[in-house]
Amino acid sequence: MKTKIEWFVIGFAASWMVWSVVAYVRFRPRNHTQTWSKLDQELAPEWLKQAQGRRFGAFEMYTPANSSDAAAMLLPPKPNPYPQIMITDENQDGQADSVLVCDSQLHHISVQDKDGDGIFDSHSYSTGLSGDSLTYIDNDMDGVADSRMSLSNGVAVRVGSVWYDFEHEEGKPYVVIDGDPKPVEKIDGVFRLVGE
Ligand SMILES: [Ca+2]
Ligand SMILES: [Ca+2]
Repeated sequence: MKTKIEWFVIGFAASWMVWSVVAYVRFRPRNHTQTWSKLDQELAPEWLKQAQGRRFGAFEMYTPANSSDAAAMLLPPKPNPYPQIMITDENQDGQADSVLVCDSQLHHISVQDKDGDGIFDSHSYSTGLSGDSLTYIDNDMDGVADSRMSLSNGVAVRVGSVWYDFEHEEGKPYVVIDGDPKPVEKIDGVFRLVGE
């Protein structure tokens, strides 16, 4: 005949085993992009194809199966899973490198901490992902975008209040201002006209 304490221990152990199985099935690493649109699948980072998913308050949260990778994705539940928040850890050292927030039109804003000191080094915002969309990047965090990118026109640099698209000669960028070619170089992460 078992005592009450023995029955309690048996019940506790059985509950723990059931909970462990349920948690494993629910949170096991798997491909969370299978039901996504083709475009979303193409844009999804590779780690999402083998990731853990769980509820995080009102959000769904996905994290890499590799726990030393600080990447994460948070999104509200369907039918309107936007805005989405994406944290990246490109070198998988457990230190987040950037945080990006994206809406349903694929407008997005992003901040980067490239050297991992906990201080943002640059930020950007983008008008979408189509050919004529523009991404403005502030590479020195002075509050003013200093380069601009688009799929159709490539990189542009701001001189004063005017944007000039890059041309290239022998791989080196230059811009044409008032008919004159002006070479461009990157100094401390910011594109500038050479000599200015
Ligand atoms: Ca930094
Ligand atoms: Ca700037």
